[in-house]
Amino acid sequence: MNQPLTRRQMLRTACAATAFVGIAPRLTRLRAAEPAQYELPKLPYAFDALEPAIDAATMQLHYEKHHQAYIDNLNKALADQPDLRSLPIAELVRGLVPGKSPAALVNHGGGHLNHTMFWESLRAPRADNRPEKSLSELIARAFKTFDAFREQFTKTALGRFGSGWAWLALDERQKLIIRDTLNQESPLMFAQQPLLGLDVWEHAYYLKYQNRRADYIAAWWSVVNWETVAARFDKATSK
Ligand code: MN3
Repeated sequence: MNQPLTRRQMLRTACAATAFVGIAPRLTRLRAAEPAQYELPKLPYAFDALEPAIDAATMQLHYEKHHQAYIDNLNKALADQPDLRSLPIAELVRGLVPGKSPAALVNHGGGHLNHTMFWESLRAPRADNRPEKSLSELIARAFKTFDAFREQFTKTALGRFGSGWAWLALDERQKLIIRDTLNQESPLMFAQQPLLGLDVWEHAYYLKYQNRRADYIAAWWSVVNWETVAARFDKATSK
């Protein structure tokens, strides 16, 4: 229980607060005193912004319920580890090894990061949606043509049995690769850098597409935010 502050303590607190007024470290100090928690990031567009490719009802459920649940469960799994809760989510996930690290961290830490990246890599639909020239050329060089890349990625996403993700990623030698991951595993857990991920869990498409994963994937290509992907590529390769 909180004891009432003595006059001396009140003065000391007031003086300390005054001393920090107007200087940048003040906010940092105040925040550092609170226990860190992972939080749902703000969605960069409205729920209906991706229509008709991804419907508003799916977006709202996916973001408010599914993503939030990963975050809540992650915070719960880290209840006694405030030092880990203050890590950027990508750093936490990078340190996990599926099969060796606690399953709750792989599932919910991966779930939080994968969904955060997913929202960021979507935008309103565009016809003939392709990356800008430089990324387009890099992808074409790696997979013969951009259309061949799209075909191979689609095949990987369709072939992911059960729940998981399809990815465009950079391997350890910074070569562009396509791969899938199981459940909420991230390429980061395999020392690879994710650039673009497609959620192929049924919760991502079932309301609108039912069992037609192929139709969902075909529509998803129209809402890929290639600028986000290019920025991730630049960041990963400029280190
Ligand atoms: Mn999902």
